[in-house]
Amino acid sequence: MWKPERELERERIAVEGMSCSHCVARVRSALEGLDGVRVESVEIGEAVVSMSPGQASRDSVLAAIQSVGYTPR
Ligand SMILES: [Cu+2]
Repeated sequence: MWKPERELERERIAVEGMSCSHCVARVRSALEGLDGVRVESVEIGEAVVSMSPGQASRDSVLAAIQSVGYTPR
């Protein structure tokens, strides 16, 4: 269940290694699989997510991006 909008933590994460729409789709799908994460946008080189504190962390988002072969910064 989502907490009120003001309690979400929004993070903009630079992602290296993305080059095309397939990369965007892979990163998006990895992030959509995380509990407590709402994907705001994914484009080449960048992902923006909102995280529900206590349910998701920046580290879990970075790990998901790495798990599909890209490098978050
Ligand atoms: Cu690609």
